[in-house]
Amino acid sequence: MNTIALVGNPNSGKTTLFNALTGSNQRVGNWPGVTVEKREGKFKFNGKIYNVVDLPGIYSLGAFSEDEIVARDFILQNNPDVVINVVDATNIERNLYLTTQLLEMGTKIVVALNMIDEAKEKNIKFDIDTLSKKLGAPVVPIIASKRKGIDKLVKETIKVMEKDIYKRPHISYGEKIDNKIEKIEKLLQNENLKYPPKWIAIKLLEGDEYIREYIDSYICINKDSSTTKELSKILQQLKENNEDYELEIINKRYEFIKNITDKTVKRPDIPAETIT
Ligand code: GDP
Ligand code: K
Ligand code: MG
Repeated sequence: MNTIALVGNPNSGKTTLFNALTGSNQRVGNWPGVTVEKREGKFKFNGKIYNVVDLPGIYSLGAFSEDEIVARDFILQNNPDVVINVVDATNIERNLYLTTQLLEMGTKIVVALNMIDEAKEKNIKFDIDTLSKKLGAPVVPIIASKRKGIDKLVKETIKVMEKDIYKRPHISYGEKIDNKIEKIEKLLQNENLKYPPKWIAIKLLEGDEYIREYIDSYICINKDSSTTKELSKILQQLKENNEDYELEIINKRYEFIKNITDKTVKRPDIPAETIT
């Protein structure tokens, strides 16, 4: 059975969408080993049954909280067929931060641009086609609480599941960081790892402790290979030079978002008298 995961910021409307999709066909439990709530359900479309998982609400896919680790491990290890990224249209810039990290994971995504009713009230306008092209994913405006746009969302999700015609955009972190990512990625390419090589490379440069520990133990177990020796050398250097690219990477993600929203999101002009 195909699995669809719902990912989004807290209060973006994930559970509302989950309920709209699954109705009473759902159960609530816990993720193994943690107290994070797990919601799973099913829906039928064109005679086929799909599994839906409502992941915890998160702002990022780092290792900051159990919620983030549950979400990212589910996406990277359980490999859902598609991730529906629920985005609050009234707060799109902030919400797209998570989207950039989903793009980094290389996973198939569909963006559910939710709360379109509230965005309309605030006179926020979107160029959906361009937004979709620039994100390399279908963007479907919805109002989850009124069940509007859900059919279209399901159709686009299944389309992407069956054949992903979108080209995911390349996010550049600047030449220096890009080169380092590429070097680590190449080293990891033929290793038997539980996360994608490029994603691991980004996380190592961000100083993600959880991934650092994972890689350190991988090196320890496979210490006789030339690859892990080389990797170990690179990691040692990062540590010794106190290299930390976390802020630079975060800034580049926001730059990537701004480049997109500048061209695709229009807010009403602020009346001159309110600017002091
Ligand atoms: P979650 O934290 O992402 O699971 O968000 P919820 O599904 O709990 O929704 C947060 C709040 O937003 C709830 O009060 C919902 O009723 C409301 N909500 C969800 N979708 C919409 C929408 O499209 N429009 C509006 N106006 N409210 C919504
Ligand atoms: K609301
Ligand atoms: Mg929820």
